Amino acid sequence: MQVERVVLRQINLPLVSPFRTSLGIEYEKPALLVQVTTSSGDGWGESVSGFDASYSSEYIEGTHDVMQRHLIPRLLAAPSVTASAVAPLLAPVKGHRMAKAALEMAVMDAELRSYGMSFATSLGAVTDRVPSGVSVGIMNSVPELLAAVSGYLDQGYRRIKLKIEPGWDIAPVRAVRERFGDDVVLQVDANAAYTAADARHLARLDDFGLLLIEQPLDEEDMRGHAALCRDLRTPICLDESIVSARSAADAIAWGACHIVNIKPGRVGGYLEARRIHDVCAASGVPVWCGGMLETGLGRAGNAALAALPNFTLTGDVSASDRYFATDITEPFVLRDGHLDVPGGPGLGVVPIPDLLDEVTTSMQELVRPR
Ligand code: NPG
Repeated sequence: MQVERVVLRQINLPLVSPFRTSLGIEYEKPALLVQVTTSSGDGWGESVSGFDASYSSEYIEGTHDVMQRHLIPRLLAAPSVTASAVAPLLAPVKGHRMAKAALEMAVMDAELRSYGMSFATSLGAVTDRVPSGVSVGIMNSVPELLAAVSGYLDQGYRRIKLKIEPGWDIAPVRAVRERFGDDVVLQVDANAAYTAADARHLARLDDFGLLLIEQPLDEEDMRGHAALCRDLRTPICLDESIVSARSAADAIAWGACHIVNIKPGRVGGYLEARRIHDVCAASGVPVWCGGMLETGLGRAGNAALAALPNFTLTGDVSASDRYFATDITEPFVLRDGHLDVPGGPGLGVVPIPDLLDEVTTSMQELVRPR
Protein backbone atom coordinates (compact mmCIF):
# COMPACT_ATOMS: atom_id res chain seq x y z
CA MET A 1 0.00 0.00 0.00
CA GLN A 2 1.33 3.44 -0.91
CA VAL A 3 0.18 6.72 0.60
CA GLU A 4 -0.68 9.04 -2.31
CA ARG A 5 -2.17 12.02 -0.50
CA VAL A 6 -2.75 13.31 3.01
CA VAL A 7 -5.33 15.97 3.85
CA LEU A 8 -4.99 17.71 7.21
CA ARG A 9 -8.18 19.29 8.40
CA GLN A 10 -8.52 21.34 11.56
CA ILE A 11 -11.99 21.38 13.06
CA ASN A 12 -13.56 23.08 16.03
CA LEU A 13 -16.59 21.58 17.76
CA PRO A 14 -18.58 23.59 20.32
CA LEU A 15 -19.04 21.74 23.63
CA VAL A 16 -22.53 21.34 25.09
CA SER A 17 -21.16 22.76 28.37
CA PRO A 18 -17.76 24.06 29.46
CA PHE A 19 -15.41 21.30 30.68
CA ARG A 20 -13.21 22.37 33.61
CA THR A 21 -10.26 20.34 34.92
CA SER A 22 -7.28 21.24 37.09
CA LEU A 23 -5.59 22.22 33.80
CA GLY A 24 -8.12 24.86 32.71
CA ILE A 25 -11.54 25.32 31.11
CA GLU A 26 -12.48 24.18 27.60
CA TYR A 27 -15.42 25.72 25.75
CA GLU A 28 -14.80 24.06 22.43
CA LYS A 29 -12.96 21.02 21.20
CA PRO A 30 -10.38 21.42 18.44
CA ALA A 31 -9.19 18.38 16.52
CA LEU A 32 -6.75 17.80 13.72
CA LEU A 33 -8.16 15.17 11.37
CA VAL A 34 -6.06 13.22 8.90
CA GLN A 35 -7.48 11.75 5.71
CA VAL A 36 -5.08 9.52 3.83
CA THR A 37 -5.61 8.37 0.27
CA THR A 38 -3.71 5.17 -0.42
CA SER A 39 -3.40 2.79 -3.33
CA SER A 40 -5.93 0.61 -1.44
CA GLY A 41 -8.44 3.32 -0.49
CA ASP A 42 -9.02 6.10 2.06
CA GLY A 43 -8.67 6.18 5.83
CA TRP A 44 -9.31 8.64 8.67
CA GLY A 45 -7.33 9.53 11.77
CA GLU A 46 -7.73 12.04 14.59
CA SER A 47 -5.14 13.75 16.73
CA VAL A 48 -6.06 14.44 20.36
CA SER A 49 -3.74 17.41 20.89
CA GLY A 50 -5.55 20.45 22.29
CA PHE A 51 -5.36 24.22 21.96
CA ASP A 52 -2.64 24.55 24.58
CA ALA A 53 0.13 22.37 25.97
CA SER A 54 -1.45 21.99 29.42
CA TYR A 55 -2.13 18.24 29.34
CA SER A 56 1.09 17.28 27.55
CA SER A 57 3.80 19.09 25.63
CA GLU A 58 1.82 18.55 22.42
CA TYR A 59 -0.65 21.14 21.10
CA ILE A 60 -2.58 21.35 17.88
CA GLU A 61 -0.43 23.84 15.97
CA GLY A 62 2.69 21.89 16.94
CA THR A 63 1.04 18.66 15.82
CA HIS A 64 0.18 20.21 12.49
CA ASP A 65 3.69 21.56 12.08
CA VAL A 66 5.54 18.32 12.85
CA MET A 67 3.15 16.37 10.64
CA GLN A 68 3.65 18.54 7.58
CA ARG A 69 7.39 19.13 8.00
CA HIS A 70 8.64 15.80 9.32
CA LEU A 71 6.11 12.98 9.50
CA ILE A 72 3.94 13.13 6.39
CA PRO A 73 6.92 13.51 4.01
CA ARG A 74 8.24 10.19 5.39
CA LEU A 75 4.89 8.51 4.81
CA LEU A 76 4.61 9.89 1.29
CA ALA A 77 8.16 8.86 0.41
CA ALA A 78 7.82 5.26 1.66
CA PRO A 79 7.60 2.70 -1.15
CA SER A 80 5.14 0.63 0.87
CA VAL A 81 3.26 1.30 4.12
CA THR A 82 1.11 -0.77 6.47
CA ALA A 83 -0.28 0.24 9.87
CA SER A 84 2.40 -1.83 11.63
CA ALA A 85 5.12 -0.13 9.58
CA VAL A 86 4.08 3.43 10.48
CA ALA A 87 5.69 3.62 13.95
CA PRO A 88 9.10 2.25 12.80
CA LEU A 89 8.98 4.57 9.78
CA LEU A 90 8.34 7.62 11.97
CA ALA A 91 10.65 6.56 14.84
CA PRO A 92 13.57 8.77 13.68
CA VAL A 93 11.37 11.73 14.70
CA LYS A 94 11.42 11.85 18.50
CA GLY A 95 8.26 12.26 20.55
CA HIS A 96 5.10 13.78 19.01
CA ARG A 97 3.06 10.74 19.89
CA MET A 98 -0.29 12.44 19.30
CA ALA A 99 0.75 13.31 15.75
CA LYS A 100 2.07 9.81 15.07
CA ALA A 101 -1.05 8.22 16.55
CA ALA A 102 -3.31 10.12 14.15
CA LEU A 103 -1.25 9.10 11.11
CA GLU A 104 -1.07 5.45 12.15
CA MET A 105 -4.82 5.48 12.79
CA ALA A 106 -5.55 6.79 9.30
CA VAL A 107 -3.27 4.21 7.64
CA MET A 108 -4.78 1.45 9.78
CA ASP A 109 -8.30 2.55 8.83
CA ALA A 110 -7.42 2.46 5.12
CA GLU A 111 -5.66 -0.90 5.41
CA LEU A 112 -8.42 -2.59 7.43
CA ARG A 113 -11.12 -1.23 5.12
CA SER A 114 -9.29 -2.80 2.19
CA TYR A 115 -9.49 -6.18 3.97
CA GLY A 116 -13.06 -5.59 5.19
CA MET A 117 -11.83 -6.04 8.80
CA SER A 118 -12.86 -3.91 11.78
CA PHE A 119 -10.53 -2.20 14.29
CA ALA A 120 -12.14 -4.38 16.95
CA THR A 121 -11.30 -7.66 15.21
CA SER A 122 -7.82 -6.48 14.28
CA LEU A 123 -7.00 -5.37 17.84
CA GLY A 124 -8.38 -8.52 19.46
CA ALA A 125 -11.74 -7.43 20.86
CA VAL A 126 -13.70 -10.02 22.82
CA THR A 127 -17.04 -8.20 23.16
CA ASP A 128 -19.33 -6.17 20.91
CA ARG A 129 -20.38 -3.55 23.47
CA VAL A 130 -18.51 -1.75 26.23
CA PRO A 131 -19.74 -0.18 29.47
CA SER A 132 -19.64 3.58 29.41
CA GLY A 133 -18.28 5.91 32.09
CA VAL A 134 -18.44 9.69 32.26
CA SER A 135 -15.95 12.31 33.35
CA VAL A 136 -17.49 15.17 35.34
CA GLY A 137 -15.66 18.49 35.33
CA ILE A 138 -14.97 20.82 38.25
CA MET A 139 -18.08 22.90 38.98
CA ASN A 140 -18.74 26.23 40.66
CA SER A 141 -20.62 24.63 43.53
CA VAL A 142 -21.46 21.25 45.08
CA PRO A 143 -25.21 21.54 44.25
CA GLU A 144 -24.27 22.13 40.61
CA LEU A 145 -22.06 19.02 40.70
CA LEU A 146 -24.79 16.88 42.30
CA ALA A 147 -27.25 17.95 39.59
CA ALA A 148 -24.77 17.00 36.87
CA VAL A 149 -23.98 13.61 38.43
CA SER A 150 -27.68 12.92 38.93
CA GLY A 151 -28.30 13.60 35.23
CA TYR A 152 -25.53 11.23 34.13
CA LEU A 153 -26.71 8.46 36.45
CA ASP A 154 -30.24 8.87 35.10
CA GLN A 155 -28.86 8.44 31.58
CA GLY A 156 -27.36 5.13 32.66
CA TYR A 157 -23.62 5.84 32.87
CA ARG A 158 -21.95 2.95 34.67
CA ARG A 159 -19.18 4.87 36.38
CA ILE A 160 -18.59 8.44 37.49
CA LYS A 161 -15.19 10.13 37.40
CA LEU A 162 -14.88 13.44 39.24
CA LYS A 163 -12.18 15.89 38.26
CA ILE A 164 -10.42 17.16 41.37
CA GLU A 165 -7.84 19.79 42.31
CA PRO A 166 -6.65 21.31 45.60
CA GLY A 167 -9.73 23.02 47.08
CA TRP A 168 -12.15 20.78 45.12
CA ASP A 169 -11.59 17.25 46.35
CA ILE A 170 -12.79 15.97 49.73
CA ALA A 171 -16.03 17.98 49.85
CA PRO A 172 -17.35 17.12 46.37
CA VAL A 173 -16.41 13.44 46.78
CA ARG A 174 -18.14 13.28 50.18
CA ALA A 175 -21.23 15.03 48.78
CA VAL A 176 -21.52 12.62 45.83
CA ARG A 177 -21.12 9.60 48.12
CA GLU A 178 -23.68 10.89 50.63
CA ARG A 179 -26.22 11.77 47.99
CA PHE A 180 -25.90 8.74 45.65
CA GLY A 181 -24.69 6.03 48.02
CA ASP A 182 -21.91 3.47 48.05
CA ASP A 183 -23.10 1.54 45.00
CA VAL A 184 -22.08 4.24 42.56
CA VAL A 185 -18.75 3.30 40.99
CA LEU A 186 -16.74 6.44 41.69
CA GLN A 187 -13.20 7.52 40.88
CA VAL A 188 -11.29 10.82 40.79
CA ASP A 189 -8.79 12.41 38.42
CA ALA A 190 -6.33 15.10 39.51
CA ASN A 191 -4.45 15.64 36.23
CA ALA A 192 -1.19 15.99 38.21
CA ALA A 193 -2.49 18.83 40.42
CA TYR A 194 -0.87 17.63 43.70
CA THR A 195 2.66 17.13 45.02
CA ALA A 196 4.15 14.44 47.23
CA ALA A 197 3.69 16.86 50.15
CA ASP A 198 -0.09 16.42 49.76
CA ALA A 199 0.05 12.69 50.61
CA ARG A 200 -1.71 13.04 53.96
CA HIS A 201 -4.43 15.17 52.45
CA LEU A 202 -4.97 12.67 49.60
CA ALA A 203 -5.17 9.85 52.16
CA ARG A 204 -8.43 11.45 53.38
CA LEU A 205 -9.98 10.21 50.13
CA ASP A 206 -9.52 6.66 51.48
CA ASP A 207 -12.75 7.08 53.45
CA PHE A 208 -14.95 7.18 50.35
CA GLY A 209 -14.47 3.76 48.73
CA LEU A 210 -13.10 5.16 45.48
CA LEU A 211 -12.22 2.76 42.70
CA LEU A 212 -9.02 4.71 42.05
CA ILE A 213 -7.21 8.06 42.14
CA GLU A 214 -5.89 8.99 38.71
CA GLN A 215 -2.60 10.80 38.16
CA PRO A 216 -2.37 12.72 41.44
CA LEU A 217 1.25 13.87 40.87
CA ASP A 218 3.45 15.20 38.09
CA GLU A 219 3.88 12.87 35.14
CA GLU A 220 7.59 12.38 35.88
CA ASP A 221 7.14 11.77 39.62
CA MET A 222 7.39 7.98 39.65
CA ARG A 223 8.92 7.89 43.12
CA GLY A 224 6.08 10.02 44.49
CA HIS A 225 3.46 7.77 42.92
CA ALA A 226 5.21 4.69 44.31
CA ALA A 227 5.08 6.26 47.79
CA LEU A 228 1.35 6.97 47.38
CA CYS A 229 0.82 3.36 46.29
CA ARG A 230 2.30 2.31 49.62
CA ASP A 231 0.64 4.92 51.81
CA LEU A 232 -2.92 5.14 50.46
CA ARG A 233 -5.56 2.45 50.56
CA THR A 234 -7.18 3.77 47.37
CA PRO A 235 -5.56 2.29 44.24
CA ILE A 236 -3.38 4.65 42.20
CA CYS A 237 -3.94 4.86 38.43
CA LEU A 238 -1.51 6.51 36.02
CA ASP A 239 -2.52 8.43 32.90
CA GLU A 240 -0.09 11.17 31.79
CA SER A 241 2.94 9.16 33.08
CA ILE A 242 2.26 6.22 30.76
CA VAL A 243 3.46 7.11 27.27
CA SER A 244 4.56 3.69 25.98
CA ALA A 245 4.60 -0.02 26.77
CA ARG A 246 8.08 0.51 28.21
CA SER A 247 6.95 3.24 30.60
CA ALA A 248 4.03 1.03 31.65
CA ALA A 249 6.40 -1.88 32.35
CA ASP A 250 8.68 0.46 34.35
CA ALA A 251 5.84 2.01 36.35
CA ILE A 252 4.58 -1.46 37.28
CA ALA A 253 8.08 -2.69 38.20
CA TRP A 254 8.63 0.38 40.42
CA GLY A 255 5.30 -0.12 42.18
CA ALA A 256 4.10 3.29 40.94
CA CYS A 257 0.58 2.23 39.90
CA HIS A 258 -2.09 -0.37 40.49
CA ILE A 259 -4.13 0.50 37.39
CA VAL A 260 -3.38 2.10 34.00
CA ASN A 261 -5.50 4.46 31.89
CA ILE A 262 -4.71 3.82 28.22
CA LYS A 263 -5.29 6.62 25.72
CA PRO A 264 -4.25 5.68 22.18
CA GLY A 265 -3.51 9.31 21.30
CA ARG A 266 -1.20 9.83 24.24
CA VAL A 267 0.86 6.68 23.61
CA GLY A 268 1.42 6.97 19.85
CA GLY A 269 -1.48 4.94 18.50
CA TYR A 270 -3.72 1.90 18.79
CA LEU A 271 -0.91 -0.58 18.24
CA GLU A 272 1.18 0.77 21.14
CA ALA A 273 -2.05 0.98 23.18
CA ARG A 274 -2.52 -2.73 22.59
CA ARG A 275 1.07 -3.42 23.67
CA ILE A 276 0.40 -1.53 26.91
CA HIS A 277 -2.75 -3.59 27.37
CA ASP A 278 -0.66 -6.75 26.93
CA VAL A 279 2.13 -5.65 29.31
CA CYS A 280 -0.46 -4.79 31.97
CA ALA A 281 -2.35 -8.04 31.42
CA ALA A 282 0.85 -10.04 31.88
CA SER A 283 1.46 -8.21 35.17
CA GLY A 284 -2.08 -8.55 36.49
CA VAL A 285 -2.67 -4.78 36.22
CA PRO A 286 -6.19 -3.85 35.04
CA VAL A 287 -6.60 -1.11 32.43
CA TRP A 288 -9.36 1.16 31.18
CA CYS A 289 -9.70 3.35 28.13
CA GLY A 290 -9.34 7.09 28.67
CA GLY A 291 -10.81 9.79 26.49
CA MET A 292 -9.75 13.15 25.10
CA LEU A 293 -13.18 14.37 23.97
CA GLU A 294 -12.69 12.59 20.66
CA THR A 295 -15.06 13.01 17.73
CA GLY A 296 -16.89 9.91 16.50
CA LEU A 297 -13.71 8.81 14.71
CA GLY A 298 -11.59 8.52 17.85
CA ARG A 299 -14.59 7.32 19.84
CA ALA A 300 -15.01 4.43 17.36
CA GLY A 301 -11.38 3.37 17.77
CA ASN A 302 -11.55 3.75 21.55
CA ALA A 303 -14.69 1.62 21.79
CA ALA A 304 -12.88 -1.09 19.79
CA LEU A 305 -9.83 -0.92 22.07
CA ALA A 306 -11.99 -0.99 25.21
CA ALA A 307 -13.38 -4.33 24.03
CA LEU A 308 -10.03 -6.08 24.66
CA PRO A 309 -10.01 -8.58 27.55
CA ASN A 310 -7.88 -6.70 30.12
CA PHE A 311 -10.07 -3.57 29.88
CA THR A 312 -11.86 -4.79 32.99
CA LEU A 313 -12.64 -1.29 34.30
CA THR A 314 -15.20 1.02 32.72
CA GLY A 315 -13.62 3.68 30.53
CA ASP A 316 -14.23 7.33 29.63
CA VAL A 317 -15.90 6.22 26.41
CA SER A 318 -19.05 8.30 26.73
CA ALA A 319 -21.86 8.87 24.27
CA SER A 320 -21.26 11.63 21.69
CA ASP A 321 -23.92 13.87 23.28
CA ARG A 322 -21.90 14.08 26.53
CA TYR A 323 -19.77 16.62 24.68
CA PHE A 324 -21.30 17.52 21.32
CA ALA A 325 -24.76 18.60 20.16
CA THR A 326 -23.71 17.34 16.71
CA ASP A 327 -20.81 14.97 16.12
CA ILE A 328 -19.10 14.71 12.72
CA THR A 329 -20.03 11.01 12.38
CA GLU A 330 -23.16 9.08 13.27
CA PRO A 331 -23.35 9.70 17.01
CA PHE A 332 -22.46 7.07 19.59
CA VAL A 333 -25.47 6.54 21.83
CA LEU A 334 -25.83 5.05 25.27
CA ARG A 335 -27.88 1.85 25.40
CA ASP A 336 -28.32 0.31 28.82
CA GLY A 337 -25.14 2.07 29.95
CA HIS A 338 -23.10 0.68 27.06
CA LEU A 339 -21.81 1.75 23.65
CA ASP A 340 -21.83 -0.60 20.69
CA VAL A 341 -18.40 -1.46 19.31
CA PRO A 342 -18.46 -0.71 15.57
CA GLY A 343 -18.27 -3.90 13.54
CA GLY A 344 -17.91 -2.46 10.03
CA PRO A 345 -14.63 -2.31 8.11
CA GLY A 346 -11.90 -0.08 9.59
CA LEU A 347 -13.22 2.36 12.18
CA GLY A 348 -16.74 1.47 11.04
CA VAL A 349 -17.70 5.17 10.87
CA VAL A 350 -16.86 8.03 8.51
CA PRO A 351 -17.35 11.79 8.78
CA ILE A 352 -20.58 13.09 7.28
CA PRO A 353 -19.37 15.59 4.63
CA ASP A 354 -21.82 18.43 5.41
CA LEU A 355 -21.28 18.18 9.16
CA LEU A 356 -17.53 18.08 8.64
CA ASP A 357 -17.52 21.13 6.37
CA GLU A 358 -19.53 23.13 8.90
CA VAL A 359 -16.87 22.78 11.60
CA THR A 360 -13.72 22.89 9.44
CA THR A 361 -11.49 25.88 10.11
CA SER A 362 -8.55 25.05 7.81
CA MET A 363 -7.31 22.44 5.37
CA GLN A 364 -4.00 21.48 3.83
CA GLU A 365 -3.22 18.86 1.22
CA LEU A 366 0.12 17.08 0.82
CA VAL A 367 0.74 14.78 -2.13
CA ARG A 368 3.29 12.12 -3.03
CA PRO A 369 6.18 13.59 -4.99
CA ARG A 370 6.29 12.31 -8.59
O1 NPG B 1 -14.63 11.48 28.07
O2 NPG B 1 -13.35 11.98 26.40
C1 NPG B 1 -13.67 12.07 27.59
C2 NPG B 1 -12.85 12.97 28.48
C3 NPG B 1 -12.32 12.29 29.68
O3 NPG B 1 -11.68 13.59 31.52
C4 NPG B 1 -11.39 13.18 30.43
N1 NPG B 1 -10.26 13.48 29.82
O4 NPG B 1 -7.38 13.97 31.80
O5 NPG B 1 -8.42 12.23 31.15
C5 NPG B 1 -8.28 13.45 31.15
C6 NPG B 1 -9.28 14.31 30.43
C7 NPG B 1 -8.72 15.24 29.41
C8 NPG B 1 -9.48 15.62 28.35
C9 NPG B 1 -7.46 15.73 29.48
C10 NPG B 1 -9.00 16.47 27.37
C11 NPG B 1 -6.98 16.59 28.51
C12 NPG B 1 -7.76 16.95 27.46
